[in-house]
Amino acid sequence: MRKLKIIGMPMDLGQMRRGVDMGPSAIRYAGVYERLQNLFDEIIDEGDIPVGRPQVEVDPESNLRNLPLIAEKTELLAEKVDQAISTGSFPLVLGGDHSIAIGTLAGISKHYKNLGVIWYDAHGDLNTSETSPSGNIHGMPLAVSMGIGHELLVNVGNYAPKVKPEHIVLIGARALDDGEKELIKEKGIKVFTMHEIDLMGMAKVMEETIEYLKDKTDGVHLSLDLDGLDPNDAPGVGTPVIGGISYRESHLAMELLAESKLVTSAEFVEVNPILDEKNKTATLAVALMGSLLGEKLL
Ligand code: B3U
Ligand code: MN
Ligand code: MN
Repeated sequence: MRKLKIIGMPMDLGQMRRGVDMGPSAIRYAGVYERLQNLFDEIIDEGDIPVGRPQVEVDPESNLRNLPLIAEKTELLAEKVDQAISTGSFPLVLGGDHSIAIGTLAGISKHYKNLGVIWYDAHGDLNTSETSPSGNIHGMPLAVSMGIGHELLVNVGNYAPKVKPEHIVLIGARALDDGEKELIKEKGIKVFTMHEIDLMGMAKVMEETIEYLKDKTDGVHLSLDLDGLDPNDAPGVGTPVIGGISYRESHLAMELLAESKLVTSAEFVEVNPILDEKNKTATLAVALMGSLLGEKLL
């Protein structure tokens, strides 16, 4: 029996622009349940993890914004995601800013010896408090999941690391900070920047991604930041970067992942309906979920 659990994570503490906490609602209004209904035998919408409306604060020591709160709330998400996998369901997490990936990966990775991660994003999210230009934790979750960063974040789920550098593929990168570039080189992380997508085409990029991960991983998590797409297609994001992955390329990427049957969990993050145009970005996210989870054109 094919089961899906939808988990909303209305988190906006990982960055400065309010409104991304309404991402899960926007995605539900865009019809996620209806779109995926025929692709599963059972879909349970678990509702939202309570994040609340806490006061935004900066940790004076590390310069990290909302550090203890993000650690606390991502722990709750980790438990929910863990339960979803334990009950045989595919976890689909709706964000929320990308700091939530700290919790998602903490919940998933204990179920796999060698979890693969596809990070579909304009950014690397590989900063630490030392390299971050902003102090925003949504620019750090991939480093944190490799065990690099503040211990409160690294130890969410009570184990670390969650993923090995050789099991990560970045797709769509075009706004990497200097410290992130260094970390990519130091760890030998596989990256398909926009340059490679332009040069090779998305079909080849996905073929190589699948080939790279398929034999050495026992599960693959897709972490899809809507700002990986071009802002013309996905305007409702907090940090848009021009020259991104197109609507069609993204559908193709999702369809090829569906065909590969590699993906065992997914999250769609950074949908901010306040910055959006008539819920276009949430609607796009739902369409991409359809392609990822097996919707066919014919
Ligand atoms: N790399 C920058 C900007 C950024 C990261 N993730 C997003 N924006 N969405 C930072 O603040 O770490
Ligand atoms: Mn991101
Ligand atoms: Mn991003």
